Amino acid sequence: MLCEIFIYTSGLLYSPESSRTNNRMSGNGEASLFEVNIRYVGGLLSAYYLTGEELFKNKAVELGEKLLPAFNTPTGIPRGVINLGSGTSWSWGWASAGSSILAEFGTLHLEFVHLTELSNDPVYKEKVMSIRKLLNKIEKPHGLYPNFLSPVSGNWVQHHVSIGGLGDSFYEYLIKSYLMSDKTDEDAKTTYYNAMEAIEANLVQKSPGGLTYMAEWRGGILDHKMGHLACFSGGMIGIGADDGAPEKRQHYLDLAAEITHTCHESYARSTTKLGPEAFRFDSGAEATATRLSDRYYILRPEVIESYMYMWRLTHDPKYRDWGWEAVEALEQHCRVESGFSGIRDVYTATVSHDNMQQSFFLSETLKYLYLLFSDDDLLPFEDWVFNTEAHPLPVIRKSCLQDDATEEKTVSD
Ligand code: DMJ
Repeated sequence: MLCEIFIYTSGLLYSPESSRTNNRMSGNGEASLFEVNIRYVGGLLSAYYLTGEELFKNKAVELGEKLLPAFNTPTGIPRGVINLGSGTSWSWGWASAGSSILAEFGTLHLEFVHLTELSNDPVYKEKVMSIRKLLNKIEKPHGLYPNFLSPVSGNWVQHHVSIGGLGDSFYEYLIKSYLMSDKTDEDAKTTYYNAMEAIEANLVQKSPGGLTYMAEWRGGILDHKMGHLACFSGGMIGIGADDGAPEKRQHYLDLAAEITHTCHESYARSTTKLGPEAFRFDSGAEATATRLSDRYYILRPEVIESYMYMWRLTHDPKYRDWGWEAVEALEQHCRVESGFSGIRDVYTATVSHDNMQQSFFLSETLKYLYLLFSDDDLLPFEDWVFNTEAHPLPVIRKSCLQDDATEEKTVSD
């Protein structure tokens, strides 16, 4: 796919050197490395691959270059926040002891590999490979990846493990790195399946009512809570089912279906038929929020994302039915005069809007709904992977992969 796209575009050779000395982006904005990468770098890369417009490629690489100073730490693990003008970076104030967040430094791989492919500059891929190398090397408690890591010492800072917020897209990018590499990135594949085994052994639970869920793990103690964010994992486990041990294929498909079912239950059990930010499985609760502070819905995509993946993988019509229920609930409760708004309490029929349309509503929630009701040959999974903000990136064919990223591909490729 990637080589074909090079044929489509003009073949202009991008020079990393000229880009580095010719900085056209300026400004002193302070930004999240993770958010800039998944939203803007990912968006620009997609825009380039979908249109062939050189402008998008050049801007993606220019912006990627602005992010590089965040990696200047003793371990190469980037810090979470960067001043795009000065290149100064620091850790989030709320992150324990100056640590970096697993879901942030672990969600750069797809975009950075494409930046190297497009710029012929190995630096981007080197940065993400050194993150992977460190993660491979350090000891993991019970094979699990805690959410906080010191970019100075390279040690875990505390043992909180979650497939939801703070951890989520790290796991997603492992299996997607493998798929995006045309199934050549064996290291990503092994790491993904090992992580999945540890998650299954320690986090996956069944409620008294028979719902499968992913608990959170705090130094060996389970918190029987599942965040809305963790509901992306149904789709992830589904797309990873084919490439693990053959005897586990059906097991992973079943697990993906069970998790997606549980996430649907979190919607079905609310008054608005939209799901809360987090739901629990303790004190008699089954897939419902028990705390006032968890009852909001901010137009998040993860549940619908899993419906879309499970529909493509199984063609079971229930996933389209569930997606349509969500469309109707969004129309009824979230549509406002100028767009769509989050709501403060999914269990109250007379909704209170939060007056905010998050950008992921357009880039993810509506896109996944569109894909759920489209034919499978629209952005087919064999040719595309979606970054964690749902920006499609092409699979890099084996024949096109550049290890040292020194040559521009030509028509004859
Ligand atoms: C998105 O920004 C991304 O999917 C991210 O990985 C976590 N979830 C939000 C939307 O809920």
